[in-house]
Amino acid sequence: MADRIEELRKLFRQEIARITTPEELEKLRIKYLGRKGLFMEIFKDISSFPAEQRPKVGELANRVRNDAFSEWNTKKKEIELKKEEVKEEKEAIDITLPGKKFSLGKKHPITLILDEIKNIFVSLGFRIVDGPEVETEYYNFEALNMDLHHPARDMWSTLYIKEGVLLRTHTSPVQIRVMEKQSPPLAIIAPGKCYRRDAVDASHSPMFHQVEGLLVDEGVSFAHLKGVLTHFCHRMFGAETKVRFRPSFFPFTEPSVEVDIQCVICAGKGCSVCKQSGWLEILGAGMVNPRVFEFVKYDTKKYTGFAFGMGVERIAMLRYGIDDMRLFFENDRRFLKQF
Ligand code: 2NL
Repeated sequence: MADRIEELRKLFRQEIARITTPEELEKLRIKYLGRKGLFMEIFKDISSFPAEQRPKVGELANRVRNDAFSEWNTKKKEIELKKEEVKEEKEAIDITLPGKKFSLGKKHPITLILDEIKNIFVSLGFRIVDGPEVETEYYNFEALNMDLHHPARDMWSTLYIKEGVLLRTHTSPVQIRVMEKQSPPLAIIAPGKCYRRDAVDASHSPMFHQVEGLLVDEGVSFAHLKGVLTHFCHRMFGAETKVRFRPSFFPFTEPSVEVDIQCVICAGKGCSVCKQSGWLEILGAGMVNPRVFEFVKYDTKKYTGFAFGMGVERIAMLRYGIDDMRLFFENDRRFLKQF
C-alpha cells in the first residue's frame, strides 16, 4: 500500500511538472484531488486493511495528499504569475520605436499682416484697443453720424441680431466707446473682425478684418493725417512707394480722403489688379466730423482729430500677390504653409 501511495506521488509530480495552462491544472486537480480522484480511491482502500495498519497507512496517504495539494497551489500561483508576465510583456510600450510625426502650425497670413500693421502704429505711439463684435445701432451707426436713412443701416447690408442689435460692420464703435471713457489727447487703433451681409466671392466675405485708427488732440491738422498715413504706406509697402490722397466722402469725417499707393503689381503702368489706373486704394481717412465729437461730449472748439480705416484682407492680398480672398478662409494647409 505504501508503495502505491509513493507511486501516486511520483505520477502526480511528473504530470504537474508538464502543466502550463490553468485548464490542464484544473483537470489534474479533478483527476488526483477531486471527490472521485485517485487519492480518494486510496482512502477507500484503507478500510480494507487490518485495523493496526490503518493509522500508519492513513497518515502516509494524508501527508502525500496534503503535499500534493500544496504543490498544486504553488503551481497555480506560478501559472497565474506567468500569465500576468506575458500580459505585461504584450502591453509593454517599446520606447525604442520611432514617435508619431506631427507638424507645427504657423501664423495665418491675416495674423501676420495684422501684427505688422499693429507694430507700425504702436511704434508711433498708438495704443491697441478692442471691444464687442455684437454692437448696438447707436455705437455702430448713430454716434458715427450715420442717420436712420443711411443705406448701410438696411437689413440687407448689415447682419442684425435683433432690433437695434447687430454684428459690427466696422471697428469704429470701439473708438466711440474709448472716447466716451477717455478725454483727449488720444491715439488708438482698433483691429478686429467685422461683418457684412455679403455673398462670398473673390473680393467679398461676410466676415473680414479691419484696422481703424484715431488721433485726437489740440491742433491736429490734415497735415498730421497725411504724415502718419504716408509713413504707414512706406513701412507697409516700401519707402519708395508713391502715395496719393484723393477726395472722398464718409459721414464720420469731413473732409474725407481715399489713400492710394502706386500699383505694386505693375509699378503704375496699368494692369488688371489696378484696373489700368496704376493706383491701388489702401485706406479711407479724414478729419473727424465734429458731430461725432458731440456724441462723445468732446469740446469741438478745443479738439480736432483724424481717423482712418483699412481692410486687412485687401492689404494682405496686395502684399502677398493673392487674387482671391476666399483662400484666407478655406484654411487649405497647402496655401497656409507658404507664409
Ligand atoms: C475705409 C474707411 C474710415 C474712419 C474709417 C472713423 C472712426 C471714428 C470717427 C471717425 Cl470713431 N472716423 N473711422 C474714418 C474714415 C475712414 O474707413 O475704407 N475702411 C475700410
